[in-house]
Amino acid sequence: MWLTELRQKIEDKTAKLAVIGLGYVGLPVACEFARTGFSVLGVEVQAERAEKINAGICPIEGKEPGLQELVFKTVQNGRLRATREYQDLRLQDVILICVETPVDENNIPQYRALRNALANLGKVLKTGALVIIESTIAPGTMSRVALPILEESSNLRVNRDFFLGACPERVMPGKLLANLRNMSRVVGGFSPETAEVMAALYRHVVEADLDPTDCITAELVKTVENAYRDVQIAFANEVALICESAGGDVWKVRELVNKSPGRSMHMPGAGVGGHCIPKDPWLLAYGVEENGRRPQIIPAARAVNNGMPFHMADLVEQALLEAGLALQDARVLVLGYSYLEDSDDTRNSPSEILVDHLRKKGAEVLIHDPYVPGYQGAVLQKARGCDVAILMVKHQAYRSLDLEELKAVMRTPILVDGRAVFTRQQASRAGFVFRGVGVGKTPGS
Ligand code: SAJ
Repeated sequence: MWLTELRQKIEDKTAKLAVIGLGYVGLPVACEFARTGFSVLGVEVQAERAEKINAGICPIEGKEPGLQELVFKTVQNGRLRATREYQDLRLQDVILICVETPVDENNIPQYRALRNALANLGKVLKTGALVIIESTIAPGTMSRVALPILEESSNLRVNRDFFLGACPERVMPGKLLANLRNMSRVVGGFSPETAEVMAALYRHVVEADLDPTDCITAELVKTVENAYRDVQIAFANEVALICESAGGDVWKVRELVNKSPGRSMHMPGAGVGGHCIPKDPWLLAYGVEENGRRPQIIPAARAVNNGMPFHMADLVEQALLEAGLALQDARVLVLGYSYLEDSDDTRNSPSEILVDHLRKKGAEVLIHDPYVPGYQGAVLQKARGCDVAILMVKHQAYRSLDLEELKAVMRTPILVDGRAVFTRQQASRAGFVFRGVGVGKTPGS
């Protein structure tokens, strides 16, 4: 009965929505439902962020096309409001939970934010309400963590008094609104009827497929899709290391391998950063380890990818040695501090690891990044007097670098390329000592 009533309110957009956590996942989804006509209440623990949103200001850094306008419009027309009080949730019919689910230094999921959200929500949960977790969680979390906390704190029973599901986010910084509208979503419910009602809800904002299923499938799909990418990147990185030893060029090898049907080798590089790929494989591994199965490839892939910034440091030392210099006497310039090209997002950036490691080994390290405040400015100005230029991110600004001009301002012309911005031939022609990830030194080169 409750679910039928709720479905009707979802169809005619009279259902009262709430989103717990107005970050890069929660804010766009809150705005999108508000844009389509729902009344949306956002719960945000950070006072400053809540105040900014209620003033119609988007608190998310970086370029997010359309988001600032949407925050302003939906707050102004009264459809979106932020609060810090869980009490305000007691009348809400649908509550989305979009809080952070990081892993700690031992790669164990940290669910403090999730547990707090669930426990506080449970205390005020309205009978007949639907709770949907969008955060990325280890397989098994819905049944082992979310369900018991909600039932205990609300004294309600799932599928009788309230409904519960998981709809993992598929956001990507820089494309938050576009991805939300255009990417398919898995809607996992604690009952098939719940999954169908979830699909009816997301159909208001998602233009791509909505795939109803159960919770464990939803948890597995999200963590597997990102573990897949991490393993694929690790394979590319391992082939790059092999090519360096064998005297091959991984980019040529990759081009020809990918001509073979059913092959799609990813890109080797200076490391794997961001908010998803370094974390989600551990959520997957943790979820299945609890059932006694210890994955082998997933941790090994993480180790390969985590090793790439250190490999970059090895390439720097090799190139300095060739030029008769030691790291302790060198001034090096790290080009690119964000984790992704043409982004200002520095979360889990491989450059952070490299900078810390080079400084510990005694090098003087300068940083440039056209998008990251504090590291912006003219590249050639920053490169003046440096011995090594290290390409860590393939920002557009670096692709158009004139190597002759760069050489002219450097003290020693050494170029170490972690993202195949330049070829060995281009660097050598400009007079650089060159090292590139995956670009072996052919005899005599
Ligand atoms: N990277 C490589 N080689 C590759 C691809 C990426 O070294 O072949 C590195 C990047 O430089 C970066 C890191 O991996 O440091 C992550 O890059 P990413 O392109 O995967 O970007 P993310 O972290 O924003 O990943 C998100 C994920 N989307 C969601 O979780 C919804 C991921 O699943 C997507 O595949 C990716 O966006 C995308 O390309 O859309």
